[in-house]
Amino acid sequence: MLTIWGRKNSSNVKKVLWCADELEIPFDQINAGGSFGVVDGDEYRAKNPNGLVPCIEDDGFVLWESNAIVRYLVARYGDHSTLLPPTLEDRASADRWMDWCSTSLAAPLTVLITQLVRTSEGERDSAKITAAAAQFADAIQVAEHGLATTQWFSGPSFGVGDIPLGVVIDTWYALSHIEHPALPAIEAWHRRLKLRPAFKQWVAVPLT
Ligand SMILES: N[C@@H](CCC(=O)N[C@@H](CS)C(=O)NCC(=O)O)C(=O)O
Repeated sequence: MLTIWGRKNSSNVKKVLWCADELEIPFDQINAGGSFGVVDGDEYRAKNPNGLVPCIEDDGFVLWESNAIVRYLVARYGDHSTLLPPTLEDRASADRWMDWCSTSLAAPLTVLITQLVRTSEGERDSAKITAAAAQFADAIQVAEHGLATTQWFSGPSFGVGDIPLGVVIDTWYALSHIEHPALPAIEAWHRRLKLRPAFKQWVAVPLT
C-alpha cells in the first residue's frame, strides 16, 4: 500500500495526491507538516531528513521530492493511456516543464502564498507581493508560448508534465488579490484541467 505524508493544503503534496488519484492507486494520506507537526520527529526525519512534505513509502521504498515522486508513480503505475507520454520526445518535453515549473514559478508563488494566504493583512509586505507577482506574470509567458502548438505540457494528451504546472497555475489563479494577465492558451488548458475529477478533488480547493 502506498503511504503519502503531507498536509493536503501544500502545493507539493497536491501534486502527489492528484497524480496517485489519476493513476487510481489506493493510498493512505497522513497529515504532516505545518500545524500537524510530524516532520520534526525522529521517525519522519529517518524517512526525509529535510523535514519537508511530501514523502512517500511504497512497498518499503521511501522517496521525497514531489517531482521525483510524481515521476516514480507514473513510471511504476502509469502507461501510455494514463500519464506517461508515448514518445521519448514527449517525455523529455514533459520533464522539461516539470523542472521549469520548479525553477521559474515555485519561488515567486511561495512568496505570494506566504504573503496573501498565510500572513494577516496588516502584516503583509506590499513590495514583496508586487515583485513576486511581476516575476510570476513575466515567467508564465513562457508557458503560454509553450502551448502555442500543443494542448498539453505532455504532448498530445494530458500527462505527467501537466501536474506540477497544474497545481502551481491553479494556485496562482486562486490568488484574487493580484492581477492575472490574459493568457488565452493557459486559460483554455486550465479549463480542461478543471474537467478532471482528480484535479477537482485535490487541487481546485480553497487555499488555506
Ligand atoms: N522541493 C521540495 C519542496 C518541499 C517543500 O518545501 N514542502 C513544503 C510544503 S509545500 C514544506 O514541507 N513546508 C514545511 C511544512 O509544511 O511543515 C518538493 O518539491 O517536495
